[in-house]
Amino acid sequence: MGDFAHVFETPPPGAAADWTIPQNWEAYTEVEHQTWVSLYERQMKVLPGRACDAFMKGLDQLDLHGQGIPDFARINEALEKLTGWTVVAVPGLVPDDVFFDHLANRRFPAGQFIRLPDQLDYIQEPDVFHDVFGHVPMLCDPVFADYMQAYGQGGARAQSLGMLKNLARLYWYTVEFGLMETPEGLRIYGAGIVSSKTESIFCLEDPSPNRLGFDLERVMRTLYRIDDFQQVYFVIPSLEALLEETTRDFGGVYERLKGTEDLPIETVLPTDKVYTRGTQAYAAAGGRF
Ligand code: HBI
Ligand code: FE
Repeated sequence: MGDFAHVFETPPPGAAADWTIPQNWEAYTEVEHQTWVSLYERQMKVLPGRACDAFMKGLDQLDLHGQGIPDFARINEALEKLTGWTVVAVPGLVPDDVFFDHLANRRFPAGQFIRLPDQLDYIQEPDVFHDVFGHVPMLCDPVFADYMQAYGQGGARAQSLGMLKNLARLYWYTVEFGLMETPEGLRIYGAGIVSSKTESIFCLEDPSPNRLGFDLERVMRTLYRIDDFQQVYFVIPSLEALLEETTRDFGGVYERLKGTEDLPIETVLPTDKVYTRGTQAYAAAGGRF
C-alpha cells in the first residue's frame, strides 16, 4: 500500500531510529502461519496466467511457497544475491522520508504483523502478506529492482519541491496497481493486486475499469482511491520501458505539472492509448466488493 491517513512521527518503543524492528520470526503463532497459508493458497488459484512472469519467477526464486510466514533472514540470503535488495521489518506505516531512505538503499520495509483471520480480504495497513508476498517477488527482477531504488531516490527531491502527491501517484499506479502488456495479453505486476484475490480477477476481467496506456505525466496527474477497487489501471509495455521513462530528471515534468489540473479518476483523454474503455458500472453501483 502507499497512502495512509496517520503515521506516527517518531519510532515507537522498541524500534530503531530507521523504524526497523526485529522480525521475531519464532514468535509467530500457528494461527498466524495458517493465515499466510490460506492467503497464499487463494492467490495461487488465481495468479497463474494473470500475474506477470517476473512475479511468478520471483516466488520460485525466493521459494515463497506457502509454508507459512517466511523468515526474512532466509529470504534475504537469496534476494541479496539476486539484486542486492533486503527486506527489513517495520511495525507498520513509516513516515515518507524514512520509507524513501530505505528504498534508496535497496531495503524494503515490510510490516512484521499479519492480518487477523477474519480480515483476509481487506486491511487498512500493509501487513507481512501484502508486503512480502505482494512486493518482494518483483524485487528479484533486476530491472524492477532498479526502478524501486530510483523511486526512493526521487522521493526526497519530490518532497522538497512539494511534488510528493504527484510522485505518490506514480507509485500507486505502477508498484501497487500496475498492469503490463505481454504477447499473451495483459498481466499483473502491482503488489496491491497480486495480494488480493478479488482484485486480481477484477483488474483484468471486469468491464468496469478503464485500462489505459502508461504515460508518466498523465499518471502523475491522476487521482486514485485507496478504499476500493481501482477505476483505472495503467498498462506498461515492459519493465524496461517503465525504468527508462522514470530514470530521467523529473524537474521538467514537475514544472509542467504545476500548470495542469488533477484528473478525475474515470477520465479518458483523447491522447490516451485505450486498452479498455470501462463501463464504470462497479463504481457507479457503489463498489466495496
Ligand atoms: N510505509 N511501511 C510503509 N509502507 C508503505 O508502502 C509506505 C510507508 N510510508 C509512506 C508510503 N508508503 C507512501 O505514502 C509513499 O510512497 C509516498
Ligand atoms: Fe504496498
